Amino acid sequence: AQDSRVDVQPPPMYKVVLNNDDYTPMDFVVEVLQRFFSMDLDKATQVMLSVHYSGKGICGVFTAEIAETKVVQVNTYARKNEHPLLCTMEKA
Ligand code: NFA
Repeated sequence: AQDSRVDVQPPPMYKVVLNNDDYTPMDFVVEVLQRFFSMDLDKATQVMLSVHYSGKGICGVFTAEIAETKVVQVNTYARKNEHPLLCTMEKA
């Protein structure tokens, strides 16, 4: 709207979601949240517990490309460490 010659739209945003499971250790989930989403220990613990008790939790909201990269990084890291932790994305 600033420049009437070009109508610029904000990009679509995606929630990166962590899903609960019965096997991934709590400490590993906290480490993932710190490593890939730059959360401090306190915030990572809060989000992990919220996923544990409610089934799902939002790690962050990003553009499509960044969200897709986070999902791949988390799932690759979880599989490498032989945990079933699942990260997905949803349109915000
Ligand atoms: N529910 C898992 C446990 O009790 C912990 C967990 C939290 C797993 C968040 C996945 C996501 N060990």
